[in-house]
Amino acid sequence: MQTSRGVRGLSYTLVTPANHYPSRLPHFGDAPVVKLVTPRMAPSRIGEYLVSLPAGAGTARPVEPGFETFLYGLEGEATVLTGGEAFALHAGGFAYLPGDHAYDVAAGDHPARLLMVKRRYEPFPGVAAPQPLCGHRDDEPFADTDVPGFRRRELLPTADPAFDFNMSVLAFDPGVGLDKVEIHDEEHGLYMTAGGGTYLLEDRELEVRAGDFIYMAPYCPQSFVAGDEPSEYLLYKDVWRDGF
Ligand code: UGY
Ligand code: MN
Repeated sequence: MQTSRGVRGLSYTLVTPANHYPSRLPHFGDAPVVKLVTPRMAPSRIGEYLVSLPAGAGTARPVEPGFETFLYGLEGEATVLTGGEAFALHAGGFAYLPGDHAYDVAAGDHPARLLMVKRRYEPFPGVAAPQPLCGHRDDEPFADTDVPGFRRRELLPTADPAFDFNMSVLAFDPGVGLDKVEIHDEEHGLYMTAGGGTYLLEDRELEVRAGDFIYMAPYCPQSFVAGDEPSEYLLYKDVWRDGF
């Protein structure tokens, strides 16, 4: 019998690389797409996918009105074209694409692996939707938090209520963790980009490693402590809305 570290809890899933079973999506052609979470996994309101683009492969996403996309480069080199602008997606590069923007994404001379978040934009009366945005995780230094050895970098503007989600990189020195067990209304999609440690989800302590993905539903009790190496994760969190 096969075993794995993957778990499906009441309010979370842990999906490890050993659990991946790739699918496809029409706009990515034959590129393997691992659907880490979609709204089929109730109550998720996001799709988060791992897309492996073969070298030179290009693909076009038509406008899906109302759906916004966030792309993050994990490996290789890709280029995103939208509205006449080109964004480079090397490892650590990212692009935010609002719902009224079609885009093309193509790998360069080497295969590229991308993490993609898709969700329905939730407008707020009187607040205009965001414009496309791109950058790299190292464009700005990580900010210290109240916990020594725990730093974070916000990839999207957290103070702008036009954005209905944040993407943050959380970095922990060995042995450092979150300072509480959080229970909150917002949901998370978490991708471990480096290191590993122990994640508390509901009442279970689970070993996590680079390449793992965790979906946390609203009000999922959660905490983390890094293991014996520096650890990082990329975290989706819905913000500025209350889910009605
Ligand atoms: O911002 C957060 O909600 C974050 N501290 N949660 C987490 O890392 N699980
Ligand atoms: Mn949280």
